Amino acid sequence: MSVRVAVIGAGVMGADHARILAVDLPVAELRVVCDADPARAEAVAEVCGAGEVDSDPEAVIARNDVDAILIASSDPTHARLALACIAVGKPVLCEKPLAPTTPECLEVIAAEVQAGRRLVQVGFMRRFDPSYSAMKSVLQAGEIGRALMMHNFHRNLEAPEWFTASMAITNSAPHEFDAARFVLGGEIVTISAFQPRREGSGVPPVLMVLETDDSQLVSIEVNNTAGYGYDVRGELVGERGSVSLNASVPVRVNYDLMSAERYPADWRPRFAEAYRLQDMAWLRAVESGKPCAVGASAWDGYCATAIAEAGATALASGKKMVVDLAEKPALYARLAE
Ligand code: ISE
Repeated sequence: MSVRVAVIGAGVMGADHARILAVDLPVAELRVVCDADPARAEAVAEVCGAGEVDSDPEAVIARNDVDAILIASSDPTHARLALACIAVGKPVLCEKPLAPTTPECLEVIAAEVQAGRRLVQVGFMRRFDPSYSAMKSVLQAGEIGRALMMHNFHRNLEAPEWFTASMAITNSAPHEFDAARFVLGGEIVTISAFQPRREGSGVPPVLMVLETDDSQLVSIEVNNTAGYGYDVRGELVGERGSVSLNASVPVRVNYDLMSAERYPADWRPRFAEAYRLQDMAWLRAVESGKPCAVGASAWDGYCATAIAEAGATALASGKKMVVDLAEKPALYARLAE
């Protein structure tokens, strides 16, 4: 059986998901590529061999010949489109964030609760990255004892002029928030945020310290203007040892009395396998009719947005902020992985 998918949004991530579905995952049939800009939709559809293009996302969601929807349109459209999918009972993989604000996330959660089933998976692909999965397995196997601290570094080559420090927290850091919740298995209860003075142009890095409900500390550096490449690092420190992410690169280059590894310019090469495994797990979940246990739920999407909101306030006010979460509906009880 194949899963007939429509991809909504033909920008950087929409194009990447369309390619993964069409080229890497034979179980998927890429039926429609939808974008407000028809030329962009055409270009992606042509490269990926999609059946049709459209520019009306709601009409695409309602189509009888589409089984599942992948949302990769602009962030402010995510909640509205996820709600449209829930209304017609269609499974959806929604790129992060689930929504830029917590009230919108809670609306999606309320709709799923009302429908009585989980239809939304949020695209926090690091949950499928082999190095994060291995880090979590080491912790669960008890090899390093109880986790005390998790250190995270998230560096981008460069950021556009309009990128702000608040966006470092609301756009980039949610990956780290979700990775910490996924690996540690607990909830974040407070967040503080700091910035050094940067003399050059571009947004200065943001350093965050988070506390979990099990009194563990999480440090996160988001440096969107690191200037040398896309670089994600992480180390989990336990009571008896530590485990670091060690994502391998295919080659070392030796020249000029030096030996070097290259960094990618953005996140797609670093997390290519994570995206592939995520999309594959989602298709399997669609086929089986059961939500994917590893993937992020709408609740996880809400938590990441809630932490980001508290983090942006912490940075602006210079105060440690409490992450005040709504009550978790029973629908989101942890599934066996
Ligand atoms: C971007 O929005 C992403 O989603 C990437 O995965 C992340 O690594 C990057 O820093 C963000 O700005």
